[in-house]
Amino acid sequence: MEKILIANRGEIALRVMRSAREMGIKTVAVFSEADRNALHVRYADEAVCIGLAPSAQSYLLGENIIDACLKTGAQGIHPGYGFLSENAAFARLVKAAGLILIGPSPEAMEIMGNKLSAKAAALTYNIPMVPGTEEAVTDISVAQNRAIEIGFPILIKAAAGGGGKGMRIVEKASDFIEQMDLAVSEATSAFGDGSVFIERYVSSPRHIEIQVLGDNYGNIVHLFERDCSVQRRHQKVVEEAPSSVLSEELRQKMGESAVNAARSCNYTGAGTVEFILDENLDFFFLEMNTRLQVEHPVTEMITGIDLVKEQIRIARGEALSFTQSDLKIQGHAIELRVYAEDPANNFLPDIGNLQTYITPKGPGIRVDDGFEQGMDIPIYYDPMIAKLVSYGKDRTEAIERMIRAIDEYQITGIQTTLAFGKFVMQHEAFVSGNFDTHFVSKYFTPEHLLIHEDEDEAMIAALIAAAFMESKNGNNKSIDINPVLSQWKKNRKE
Ligand code: MV4
Repeated sequence: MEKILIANRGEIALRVMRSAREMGIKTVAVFSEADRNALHVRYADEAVCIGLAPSAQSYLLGENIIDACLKTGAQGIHPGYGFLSENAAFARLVKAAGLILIGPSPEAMEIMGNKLSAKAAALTYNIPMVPGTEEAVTDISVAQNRAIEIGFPILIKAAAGGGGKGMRIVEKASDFIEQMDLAVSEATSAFGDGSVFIERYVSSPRHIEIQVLGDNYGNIVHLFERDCSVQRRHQKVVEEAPSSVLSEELRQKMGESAVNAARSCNYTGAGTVEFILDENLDFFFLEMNTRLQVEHPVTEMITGIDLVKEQIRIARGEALSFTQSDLKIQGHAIELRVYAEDPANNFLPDIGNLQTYITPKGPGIRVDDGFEQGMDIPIYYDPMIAKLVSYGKDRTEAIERMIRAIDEYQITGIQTTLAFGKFVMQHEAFVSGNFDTHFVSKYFTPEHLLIHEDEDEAMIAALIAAAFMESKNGNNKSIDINPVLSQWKKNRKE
């Protein structure tokens, strides 16, 4: 492959192009009318307009993307995440056009694209599963008996769902039939497939996912875990690697299960196996994501492996150049997703112009973004502006660097989730590692952000007062702000 087309936009398109460029591979960008001036278009060696601003009329048009490949002579397509990245029909079209999709086979996408077939595949390797039904529920009263057997609360899931879509918690047996009817009609209208199944509801889980890589010769390795427990309504906010709760033994067990899940569908390329971990540190397979994930950088930071380069090498037919025992965790990495959303206003998307946009720099900081100062955030796509990634020798240093980087980041013109990220980094539950998927709903209210604004004002007032007192005392040398600063820091922690 000497030239590849990146069938995506924004930060991930740029991210992929950077690795391609390092490998001496030419890049082709595709763009919608709304992205004519976007950075990924400027960065690429060539760019092709594939349609109108709405995704359904551009980034989701597989045929236009294949046409752009044929026109520019690109031999491979990197789909990034979202859009067509997990679309088995698109993967087949790409193959039929004589092109290479940088990703798994259509068959693997299909198996893992349905939660029930994913579980059936994974079961062949004895991977731990949450107790539930192994097949789609056809007889509601049979399912109700199974639910009573499992014990309430139970969770109804849509087989075609994913990322939390189409899930319903049922608290007690008397609600079961009503909730089941709702779940089936919801799944039918949302996914065109009314198949649902039930599982015991694990009420306070950690969300742990394992990165895997598989080549075309049956070699599959895992690149350890990412802890994605801090999320808001199934939108991840903070991800980190490694998890602060896994022992070396558990890490190895989960890694082995993830490799087996990948093996169960002859997985090739980069993929992610999702698990939940309960209070007893028992883990259960949930699903497999057959794409490069948003949060892949934290894995890159702790392993030193460039996942995009590995994806390209695998797609070129190369064997993995390392084995499991070559892989080691070094240090700790945290990713904060910076969204154009207003955390003080129920995280409402806040699109507009990036009047000021200055990114943090320095030791242990990586910013994956797709914007520059002065640009507009388009309304048509995901409101994520950037991924702010910190790396340190340990978790404490990664947190300290993240806080420093949040403070350095300057964005005006739109509201962002930066201050919310700082709230997370400074929260006792996050710092101690004692949190679950309910972190945000349990601890966050918008008042937490307002208090900090007040504290900033209070600090400035205190500094002015200190300077005034010093000058009144006839001291016109430099002022020692440390007593004021440490008192302020202490207040802030309380
Ligand atoms: C679960 C669960 C608890 N018990 N399944 C969420 C995303 C999708 N991949 C599956 N998810 C979950 N499945 C059982 N049997 C908890 C989650 C879950 C979650 C649920 C509610 C609120 C936030 C959540 C965050 C992560 C995972």
